[in-house]
Amino acid sequence: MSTLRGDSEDGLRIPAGGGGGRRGDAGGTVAGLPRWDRCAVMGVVNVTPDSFSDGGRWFDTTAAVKHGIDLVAQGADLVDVGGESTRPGAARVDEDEELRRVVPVVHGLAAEGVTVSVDTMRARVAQEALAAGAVLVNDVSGGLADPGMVPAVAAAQAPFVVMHWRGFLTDIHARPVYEDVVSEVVDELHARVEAAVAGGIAPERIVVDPGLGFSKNAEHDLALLARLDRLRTLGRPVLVAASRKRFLGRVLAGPQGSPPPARERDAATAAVSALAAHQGAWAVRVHEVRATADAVRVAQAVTDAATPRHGGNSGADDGAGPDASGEAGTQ
Ligand code: PMM
Repeated sequence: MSTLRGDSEDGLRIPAGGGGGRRGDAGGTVAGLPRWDRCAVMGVVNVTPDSFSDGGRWFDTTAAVKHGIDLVAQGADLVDVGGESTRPGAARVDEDEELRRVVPVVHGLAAEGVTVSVDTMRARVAQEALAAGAVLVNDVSGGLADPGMVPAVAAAQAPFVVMHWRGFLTDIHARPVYEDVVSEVVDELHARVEAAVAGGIAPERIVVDPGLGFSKNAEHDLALLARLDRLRTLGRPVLVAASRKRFLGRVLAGPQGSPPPARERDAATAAVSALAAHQGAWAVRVHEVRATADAVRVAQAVTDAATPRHGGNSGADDGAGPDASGEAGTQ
């Protein structure tokens, strides 16, 4: 079945395994994007009145651009700009309205030198965002919602995030029913990657994403997070977008409790960022950047510690002295 998965001849294969990437190869590289030597941090700017976790806050163009710049100052490597909420039950936004929301923000951020991704299911929005300076198209439908998307991304030679998606939640086929969620998500993603490649998108420009919370319950999300190694067998870098999602509310609430609101799930999100980075994720998509920026750095340091440098540890910090800031450790 696989022409991509595990293919070592095209140089795309990323070693699977729970221990994350090698030194300098964190979660793989994506042609057309900067290379980061650890899991990258994608900050979210939702230019929407109604997004699930931050709707309404950055609805104004100036505020949205400022927020994106702030996210970069806090440690975001790239900023994902979206103009349509994917919240369960949200009505689709009109295409012209989506363009009005997204394009000026993409333009404003790109003009400031920010690496911008556009979160859209529409080919025309992707095209206009790319023309305004976006360098990555993030499509939660993996190319399914708009038949023009794959040809548009292929023509622009842009990198493309293919997320696992079973359809709009009103669609009966989008139900969260799986016998083996990990295998089914991997197989369905594989089909989408093959379709994108058949449509002219170069494999080395493709990123895959398990689509946490999309046609999935908390158990499914956790099973996928536990087995990012299986997603990595697709041979493409993996993006993980767990930020503030329902499954975190469920975990924090426990079996009987009521979930904390979305904005109180940022510490839990940072914990997922560390786990994802340690399993070799290429990037994590988050609303609150600062804690995740620390989390991915710690995860990379642990990964690096598992693959000692040549030449032993002479001169290495023994952990007992003051750190570079001059402060003694507390432990
Ligand atoms: N989730 C949301 C929006 N965009 N993009 C990708 N690639 N993966 C996701 O899981 C994803 C996404 C919904 O979250 P938000 O409305 O809180 O930003």
